[in-house]
Amino acid sequence: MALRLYDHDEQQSSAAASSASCGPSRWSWSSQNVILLVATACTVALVTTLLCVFLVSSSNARGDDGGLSGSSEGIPFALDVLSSNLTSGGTLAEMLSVKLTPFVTSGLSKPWSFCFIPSSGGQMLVTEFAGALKLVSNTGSVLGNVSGMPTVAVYRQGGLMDVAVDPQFAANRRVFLTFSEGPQTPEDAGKVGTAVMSAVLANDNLSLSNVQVIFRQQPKLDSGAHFGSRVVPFRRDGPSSGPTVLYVTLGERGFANLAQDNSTHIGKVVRIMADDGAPAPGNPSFSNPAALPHLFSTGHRNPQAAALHPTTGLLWLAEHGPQGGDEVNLVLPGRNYGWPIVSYGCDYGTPLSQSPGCRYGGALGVHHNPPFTPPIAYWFPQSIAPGGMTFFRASGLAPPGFAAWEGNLFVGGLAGRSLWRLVLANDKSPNGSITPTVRWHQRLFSTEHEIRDLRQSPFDGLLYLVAREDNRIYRVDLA
Ligand SMILES: [Ca+2]
Repeated sequence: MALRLYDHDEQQSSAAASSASCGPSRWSWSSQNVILLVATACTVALVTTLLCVFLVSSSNARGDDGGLSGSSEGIPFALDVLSSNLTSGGTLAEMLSVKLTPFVTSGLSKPWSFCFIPSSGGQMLVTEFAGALKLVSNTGSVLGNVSGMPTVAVYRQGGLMDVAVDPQFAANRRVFLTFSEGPQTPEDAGKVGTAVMSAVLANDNLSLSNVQVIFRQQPKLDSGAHFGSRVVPFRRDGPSSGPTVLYVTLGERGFANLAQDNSTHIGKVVRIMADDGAPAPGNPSFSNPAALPHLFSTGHRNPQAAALHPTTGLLWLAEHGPQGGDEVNLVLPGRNYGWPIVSYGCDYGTPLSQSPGCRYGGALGVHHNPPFTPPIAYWFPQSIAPGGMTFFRASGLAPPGFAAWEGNLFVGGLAGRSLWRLVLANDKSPNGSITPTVRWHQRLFSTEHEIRDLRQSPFDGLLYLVAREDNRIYRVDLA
């Protein structure tokens, strides 16, 4: 079984990406596949058992209290791309039989993200990497381009990326987009950086006005790598009060060491006011006096998936590791998530057979010890290249039949070409004071599509996925 490198590059061909998946398609079983899978599963079970024994012993040896806010930092949950084609844990009743139904089948080119427009009957805005914003009807037809978009500096992994609506959209019709922005000063010639714009969407949903760039990642860099980026709006004082605030997840642009430099926005999550991009009141303080006031957390590599927990309102994200080491993190104020000092992944070019010794930071026992916050879960030995995530709300929103998915976290994979369902425990403590854990997981739609983003519709309660390489959006239905 050949291992391959994957730098999560937007330019990777779909053929190259397809080789990252090793399991058979769930729709094409054969007895040979079953025998192979059982043999692989048995081998992996043995390896996993041995690894768990090692993890527990090394964890006990260091006391593993993490020393962080009195919390019990549990052992991160390891997700294995090579073996977990189906399910690890859970009962048969908890497995839903689901299928992908094509929703948008034409009129899109390299879609990156989408969001549902409130009070529209189910229309959506879809970003295309090259810079267009498309309006899609509630039956999946592309209705046209939304006018008024700014110029996007398309450069390798950077283009037009995320889109989100203001929680107060009914009152202000405001939308937010992230994109790769070109130089704004002579000194920045040849450099690009992630930026956030806000705009007002016209009543017909086909044009933008009052377009403003409210935040620019500093510094701009001569790099086409690791832009992030997700913009996650919320109301500062609760679900229905206070001004709108934005979390923005920002990649390290290929300059890994800057993720530990708090005088930059490189490899950080920032928390800013939606009106003008100013640092939000209550942001954490950092020991470095030069730390920028926008910072919320540090030490991230390329966070390209993010979502608010539906109960706690806390931010979760998934970020790309190097070779292996993609992470799911609960993002708490002032925390350092370790990149590039520690990671469960190894550097490119290093044979993964040398894992765990080749991991950033060395052997297993020293990973993500304080002052670094460990992930809730990580993938190894290969990467899935997380492309989007959402928490699923079944009660009061999804159709009957989806109850087993209540509160589950779904993460899409580009390299992993599948949808990962993580069933959580201890994830509802208001301040994250109890470390969440993954109880078990399920891998859906293995080998089918590179998932660039996923959202749950507030209109029909179903999950929708952007599959970038086939220029489609799919809906997840019960089979
Ligand atoms: Ca980390």
